Amino acid sequence: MPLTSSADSSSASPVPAVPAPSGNPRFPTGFLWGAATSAYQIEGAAAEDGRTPSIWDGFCRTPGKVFEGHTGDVAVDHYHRFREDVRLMADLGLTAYRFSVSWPRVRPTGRGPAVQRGLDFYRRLTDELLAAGITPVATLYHWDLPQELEAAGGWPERATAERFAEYAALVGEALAGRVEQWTTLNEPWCSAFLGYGSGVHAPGRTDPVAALRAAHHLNLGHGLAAQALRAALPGSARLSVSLNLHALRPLTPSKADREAVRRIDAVGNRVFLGPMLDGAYPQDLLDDTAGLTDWSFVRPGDERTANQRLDWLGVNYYTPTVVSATAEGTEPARQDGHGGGAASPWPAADTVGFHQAPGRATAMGWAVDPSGLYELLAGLARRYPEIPLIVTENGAAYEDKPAPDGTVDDPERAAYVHGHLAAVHRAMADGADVRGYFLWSLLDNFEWAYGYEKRFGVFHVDGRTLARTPKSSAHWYGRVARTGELHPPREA
Ligand code: IFM
Repeated sequence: MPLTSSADSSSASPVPAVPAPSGNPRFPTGFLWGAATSAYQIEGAAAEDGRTPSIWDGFCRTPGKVFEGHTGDVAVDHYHRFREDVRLMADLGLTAYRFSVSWPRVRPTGRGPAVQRGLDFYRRLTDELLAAGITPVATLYHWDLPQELEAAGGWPERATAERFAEYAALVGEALAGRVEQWTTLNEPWCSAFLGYGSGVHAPGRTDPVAALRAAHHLNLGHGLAAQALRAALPGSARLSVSLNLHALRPLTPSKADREAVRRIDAVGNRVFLGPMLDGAYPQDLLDDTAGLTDWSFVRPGDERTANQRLDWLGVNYYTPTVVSATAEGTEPARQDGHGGGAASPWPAADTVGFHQAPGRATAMGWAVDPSGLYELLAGLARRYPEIPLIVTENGAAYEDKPAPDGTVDDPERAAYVHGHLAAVHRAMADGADVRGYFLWSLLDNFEWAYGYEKRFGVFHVDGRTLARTPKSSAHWYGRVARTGELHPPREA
């Protein structure tokens, strides 16, 4: 059953969300108010302290792959400015920060011993966060596979999952006592299907079988890494994974369009939820893709390994996905909300059409529709009532321009976040156990194939000086974080 189909919800949240005396929705005490980033998108310092190239360093240098050949070489120089960035968060009143650890910085070739200088950066960062009263949430993998592991076959190969578990152990040991909240992978759908299917992300391969193999080895890597983290960390550590689940809508209520929803739900959502949370790939996914592969790369016990106990599940959401039974008149590879590529990211779904969802669009062309987030959270709460949820990414790109006086007014972003927080609150009132919200993103940063052309930050970053300026959305979000009350943006 697709996550977004409706059904009654009866399980009560242990932390009820209620209205404040003002009538604004109020979030429970202890709800995590955060912002999220990732290593390659913000750190820069690409060749410092022993870091070696990741697949993104190479991809950025491949002509035509990234907007105007932008790279993460300098990014927004967070590697050197992290103290200032932590201060920005503390001043806003954020209580949590989700960052990713750069694999090629701490274990440069993907194998062998850890590089202490690389790990020291994350020790300094987390010390700074803890001193500021901000809970660090570490993600182990946000798409920056060491180039040498790609040269050895990358995620389509089992060995990459094994190297990932070794890396997880090294990072876990180094940050034990500092970091309690962990995410193994960020958006493995993008790693597998944009990286190896449509090729719009690094490493840029366009092979549907490689994409399915990558998905499996990401599932396996998640499970092995979770085991390695449990072994390295105290029992109080909390483990999770962040999935960009697709909130699916049929173009029409027809049976054929609903069948398209089922097919995309299988290869977009349940390809990860199945092994990670249910301990098995869904049979319909195996049937749908039988013409491509017999899945013999899945060894006995792999699905059980992927199915590790999670303390919470991270949900990343931006926009819904509208599908139809026929691709006629649509461009399947282009209409999936993830940019143009010659190949489709969706294996065994060539007949499925992808359509622009109704409503205003952000600078990414993504329709603004918070109901998709509500449906995902409510659907997950029904299906996995025992697992708390955290929104680990949600936010919007807009064409923010500083005014002559230097201020940056971005009312659309605050409206976007307000609408989505209202959806989170409604899901909680209906029984979903949601423990936190991480806005994407703290800073304008390297938006992958779009380079620095798209701005997601609540802090504007000047491309030349790298100076940070809070946008009006930052002031508003800070007030929400400090009070726990969802003030309408115009009151900020
Ligand atoms: O910038 C990305 C992030 O790295 C992963 N999730 C989606 C964001 C916006 O595209």
